Amino acid sequence: MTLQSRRRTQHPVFPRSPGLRSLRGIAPVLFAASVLTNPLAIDQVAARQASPDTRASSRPDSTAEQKPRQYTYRVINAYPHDHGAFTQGLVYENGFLYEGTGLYGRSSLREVVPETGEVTRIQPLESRYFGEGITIFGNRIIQLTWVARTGFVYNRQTFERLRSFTYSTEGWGITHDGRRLIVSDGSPTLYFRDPDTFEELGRVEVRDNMGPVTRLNELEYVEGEIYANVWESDLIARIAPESGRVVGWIDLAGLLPGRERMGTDAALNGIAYDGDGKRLFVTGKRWPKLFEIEVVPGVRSR
Ligand SMILES: [Ca+2]
Repeated sequence: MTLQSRRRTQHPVFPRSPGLRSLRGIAPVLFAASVLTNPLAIDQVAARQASPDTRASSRPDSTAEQKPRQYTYRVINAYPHDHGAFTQGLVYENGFLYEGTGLYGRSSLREVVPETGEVTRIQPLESRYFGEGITIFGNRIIQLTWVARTGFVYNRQTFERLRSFTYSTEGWGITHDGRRLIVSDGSPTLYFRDPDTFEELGRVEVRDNMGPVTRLNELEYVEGEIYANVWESDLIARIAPESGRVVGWIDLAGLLPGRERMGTDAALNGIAYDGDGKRLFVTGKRWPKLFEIEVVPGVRSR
């Protein structure tokens, strides 16, 4: 969670407050200032200042600048969730949710009954590790840690820790596409890694029509797309894996009202997909609820 990434507090696609909306008027000034300090930003400025129609007609082959589709949500079910769980990773498998939690001294790997929130198995991490994303690959659960550059592999049934491995970035989110692990580190880059050796197989930069999308956090591979929570927002990016292009934004604003959020860090962070039942679950850090939602096209009225 670098200082640079912390500076971006709200994606411009979905400004949430009147105050943020009012900033739109000074955006050209900010972009101009960024050009003075970053010559590489010139292309981005040109893209942001051009109208969508102009971009479409002048650069018909450019998919990177097409505006992502906008989605909102419908709540199917709401279930209890341990509000002590600082959720950093969420996976659905065979009737259970598997959850990785964070914070030093409170990090864990959990098996949870979705409908009740009951924790049926828990494996604490040593207090020097800040747990991050998890994924299930075959019979193994893989868990990242934040800055220790160390990950762990567990037996899915027993939670026995089988081995550890190292990597060169921060660890944020992790999922897989059946062949490769897909890992985030809070930057706009997603890393593809070998599920056995954890060697990097490739990487892709995630961009929407406004440029690189930073703070990519918890991940879930859903029907050929990568879903990514954007840290400290209510947004999930729908990402085309091979190009990194954001093809859609899911706005989950209002899903858990502010009065039910326990602390300023109680961010949306947890996406799990039941591929057989076509169910999508989301929750957040210290959220008292877990939601099954349906993603629907459109913009939520405010
Ligand atoms: Ca996930």
